[in-house]
Formats: sequence, structure tokens, C-alpha cells
Amino acid sequence: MPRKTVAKFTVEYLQVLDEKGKLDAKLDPQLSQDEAVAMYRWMRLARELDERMLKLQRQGRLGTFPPNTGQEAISIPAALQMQEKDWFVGAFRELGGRLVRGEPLTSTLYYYNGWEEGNILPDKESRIIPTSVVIGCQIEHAAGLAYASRYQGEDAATVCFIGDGGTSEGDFYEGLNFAAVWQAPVVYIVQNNQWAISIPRDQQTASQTLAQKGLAFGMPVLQVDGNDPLAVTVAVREALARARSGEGPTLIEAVTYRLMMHTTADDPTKYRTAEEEQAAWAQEPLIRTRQYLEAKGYWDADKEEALLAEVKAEVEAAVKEFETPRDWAQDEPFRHVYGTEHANITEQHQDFLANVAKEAK
Ligand SMILES: Cc1ncc(C[n+]2csc(CCOP(=O)(O)OP(=O)(O)O)c2C)c(N)n1
Ligand SMILES: [Mg+2]
Repeated sequence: MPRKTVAKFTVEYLQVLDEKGKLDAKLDPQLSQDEAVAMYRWMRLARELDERMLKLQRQGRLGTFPPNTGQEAISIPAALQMQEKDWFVGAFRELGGRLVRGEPLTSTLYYYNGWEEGNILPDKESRIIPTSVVIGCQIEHAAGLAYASRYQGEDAATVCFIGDGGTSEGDFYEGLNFAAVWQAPVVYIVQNNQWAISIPRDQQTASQTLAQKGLAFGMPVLQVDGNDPLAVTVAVREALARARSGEGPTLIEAVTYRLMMHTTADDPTKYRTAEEEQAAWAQEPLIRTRQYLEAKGYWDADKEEALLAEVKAEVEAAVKEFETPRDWAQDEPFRHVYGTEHANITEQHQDFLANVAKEAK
């Protein structure tokens, strides 16, 4: 009996804005001028906050943090495609997307200074899940949140971010499998920044693409240029439409590069070359986004200068507030673990207060 092909798969790659900022008009997501400028503003703000945080950390004024520089074209356009009721489920390198979703700059600073208060959102309905430092554990949370939204009859989708390293975790296989079997309204975005601390992409997996892993679970996949905010916009828009219309999850692989150190505790010169970094800097997303705005006639040097001054002032104001002494209660973190009371947390909270009282004697 001859062998026959029982299944065939392809992985498409999408780029809308090339490395020189040239737009493919046929693929243009047609953002309005306001939308395009707002997107660039978020990108600039995230870059500015990142750069400022690095200086603060080096001066001993902030704890360790994972820079987001170079990855602004992923979580920002993705968040801009989301609706208020949607869930934003990040890992830890989605600074810009978190800001778009309403996380105050001061919360970011508190969090990276090791203060749990950074996880307190201004509004409990913000629907941003706290940073997930445990690699991969957010993946099942996203499947569950998406399933629960549909079960409760909400018109809400979930967008979940994963690193390339995160795709090697068991959680990735368990979470994506459940999401696909349940046809949960979730969009998984792998930020393939080529590195998981010092492990390069080719030592992470022998798969030709990370996108293709989604095919194994039976979900549509797409690989996009992750330095191209328009490609990400198109991909996330399509995937969210699919999720909202009951067609289940999607896996998007956004190909980018981690331009800075893994965290401020890491020294990438130990494991990668300056040439590799320089080549990656030539592809970074802010330059090409600015070129796109200029070509559309939305932008010029004066506007750029004004924007830089504006975001610098916004970041400085946040830093000033962050460095103003606070009188948070010692037990404040216990109040924000869950939205509603939880027996285990209540018990731990009481234990903590009892210990504090004992020590005070
Ligand atoms: C379960 C678990 N294992 C190991 C670590 C240590 N760790 C922190 S970040 C990281 C690499 C993550 O790489 P990737 O998923 O590609 O994300 P990136 O840092 O590149 O954004 C590792 C192994 C962890 N935090 N959690
Ligand atoms: Mg990575």
C-alpha cells in the first residue's frame, strides 16, 4: 500500500512595514492618524521609561528589572487592539502593553523596586494579570480566563504573552492544548526575542518556527515581524476577531530581538557578540514606525522633539512620585492577592499580623 499524505501544514510570515519603514499598501491596517500617532507615543513612552529605569537601577535607586527595549512593537499594538473587557495576560517583558492597559508608571517602578504595591491597579476591573515571573504559568491562566469569559457569557477575549523560552515549558503544551480543545477565545503571542537569558533560539528547540507548535494543537498560526507594529496589528486584529466569533485560539510568533540584557542582573557580553547586537539594533521598531508616520505626513522633526520632551516629563514626574516616602501598611500586599476574600490568604494575613504584634512586644 503506498504511503499517502494525511495532513499538510504551512506557516505564513507577515510583514507590513519593512526594515526601512516602507509600507505595503495592500496590507496596511489603515490606522487613523490619531491611532498611528498614539501608538508611536506609547512606544516612545515605554522606551523612555525603560531607559530611565536602567539608569535608576545602575544608581541603586531601583531593583532589578527586565528591559523591554526593542519589543515595543509587540505588546503595544496588541493592547491597542484589545477591548476594555479583554484580559491582558503578560509574562514580564510587556512594559508598553501594560501601560496601554492602564498600569500607572509609578506601579511599574514600585513593582521593580520589590514593592508588592506595584501590583495594585487603580481599578480592579483593569484586567491586567500581574507579572508572571514563573516562566509559562500564565499560559494555563489565559486558557482558563478565556474559557471562563465564554462560560459567563461575556464578550471578552484574552491575549497572552510568552517568551521563546516559555515554549519549552510543560505549561505551554498543557495550556495551548486546553485552549484549542475548548476553543477558548484566546490569542497567544510568543515574543521570540532569540534569547532565553543566555540560551539562544537554536538551543531552545529544533523546530523550524515557534509558530508551528500551535499547529500540533489544531489552532491557526502566523509568524510576524515583531519589529513591525502594523504586522502585529493585523495579526492580533484577525486573531481577536476569530476568538470573538467562537473560532477559538490562535498562536502568533512575533520575531524580534532582546536588545538589552535579560535583566539588569545579566551581562550579555558573556554569551553574544557586539556584531549580532548591532545588526539587531538596525532592525529596531521605533525608527521604522517614525518613518511610516513621516511618509503618511503625520510626523516631522518638531513633533518628534515635542514628543520626546513630553514623555521625558511624564517619566520624571512618575520617578518623583515613586521616590516620595510612603506610609503603606506592612500588611498591604495581603489585601491585593485576590479581588475577593480568600480563606488561605486571610489565614496568612492573620498570622503575619500576629507575628508583627509579637515582635513589637
Ligand atoms: C519556571 C521557571 N524556570 C526558570 C526560570 C528562570 N528564568 C527566568 S527568565 C528565563 C528565560 C525566559 O526566556 P524567554 O521565555 O525567552 O523570555 P525572555 O526573557 O526572553 O523575555 C528563565 C529561564 C523562571 N523564572 N521560571
Ligand atoms: Mg526570549
